Amino acid sequence: MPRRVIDRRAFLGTSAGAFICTIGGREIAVRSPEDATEADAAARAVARPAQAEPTGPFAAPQPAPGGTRREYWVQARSLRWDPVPTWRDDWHDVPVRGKRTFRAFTYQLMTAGFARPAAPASMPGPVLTAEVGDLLVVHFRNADEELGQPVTMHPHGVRYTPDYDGSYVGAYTRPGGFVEPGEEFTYLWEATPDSVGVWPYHDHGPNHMLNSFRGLFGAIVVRDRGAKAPDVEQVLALHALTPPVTGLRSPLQAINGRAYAGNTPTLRARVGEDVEINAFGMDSNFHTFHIHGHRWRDPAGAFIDNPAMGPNEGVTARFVEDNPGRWLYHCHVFTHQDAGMAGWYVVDP
Ligand SMILES: [Cu+2]
Repeated sequence: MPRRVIDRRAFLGTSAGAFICTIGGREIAVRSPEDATEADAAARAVARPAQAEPTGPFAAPQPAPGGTRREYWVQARSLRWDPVPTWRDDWHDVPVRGKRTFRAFTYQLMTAGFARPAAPASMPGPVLTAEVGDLLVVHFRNADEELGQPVTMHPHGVRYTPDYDGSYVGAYTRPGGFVEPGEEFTYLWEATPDSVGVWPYHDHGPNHMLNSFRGLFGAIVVRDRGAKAPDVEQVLALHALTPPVTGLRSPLQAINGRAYAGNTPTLRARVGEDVEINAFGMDSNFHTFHIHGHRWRDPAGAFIDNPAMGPNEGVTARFVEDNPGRWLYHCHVFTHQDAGMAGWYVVDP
C-alpha cells in the first residue's frame, strides 16, 4: 500500500491558515494557492446583480453644520509584495530566508481625478481622516485587471445609507457593493458623534475574505470637532499572511503588511510628545497590542499595557511620552510575536 506523502509545504498549507469561503453561494476550501486561484475564478464568475429594489428614498448625505467635505481618491490594485524587504529579523538579529514575494491586493491613494498615485500602494491603505460633522467623499476605482474581480470599500464606524454600505449582498446588492475592474463608485460616509475613534475599512465584495487577507484594508480615524491632534500618530494593522494566500513556505504574522522588526513600522517619538498609536486586527484571529516600557488608560480609565482586540476591532494607546530608549512593540500572542508581529519604538530624550 503506498504511503501517503505530505511535503512540508503542503503540510503547512493545510495546517496554517486554511479557511473556507463562500463565493456566489459556492463553498471553497482554501488550503493552497491553487485553491485561492479557484476562489478567484469563482469571484470572476459571480454575475452582476440586477438593479436592486430602491432602498430609499434617502436624503443625499451632507456635511453637518460646521463640517466639511473630505474628498479622497482611492484605487484598488494588485501588485507583487515583499513582506520582509530587509531579509532580516532585527529583533533576533538573524537573516530571514526563502521566497518572499506574493501577489498582494491593496488600496492606493491617488491625486484628484485619479490623475496619478499620491502615495505608494500600502497596507493598510490610506488613512481617511475626518472630524465629527464632516462628510467623507471617497471616490473609489477598481484598477485591477490581474485578479479581475469585483471589489468594494466597506467602512466601519461612520454613518451611511445602504447605498454606501459597499457590500455584496446577493440580489440586494447596491452599485457600491460590486465594483468591477475599470469601474468607479463614490462612497458618502458621515462622521457622526459616535464615529470618534479608529476603524477599519475593507473589501466586502464577493471574495472579501481572501482579498482582505491579501491586503485590501485600510483605516478611518475620526476626531471630535476641533480636537487637538497628537504630536505622533500611527496606525498599525495586525494580520496573518498565510501560505494558502501567499504561496510562501511559512506563515508570517504581519503588521502593515510587513513581518519582523526592521520591516514593520519603526515608530519614533521624543520625550514630552503626545503619542497616539491606533492598532486594529485585520484577520480572523485575536491579537493584543503591547509596548515595552509604557502604560496608558483604556476607555474605562484603567491602566493597561496589553489590550486585546478581536477581528476588525481597534484599540488606541495614547500617552505623553516619558521613557526614552529603544523599545519593542508586539502582539503578545506568543506564536504571533515570534512569526514577525513585532517592531521597534524608538524614543529620543
Ligand atoms: Cu497576534
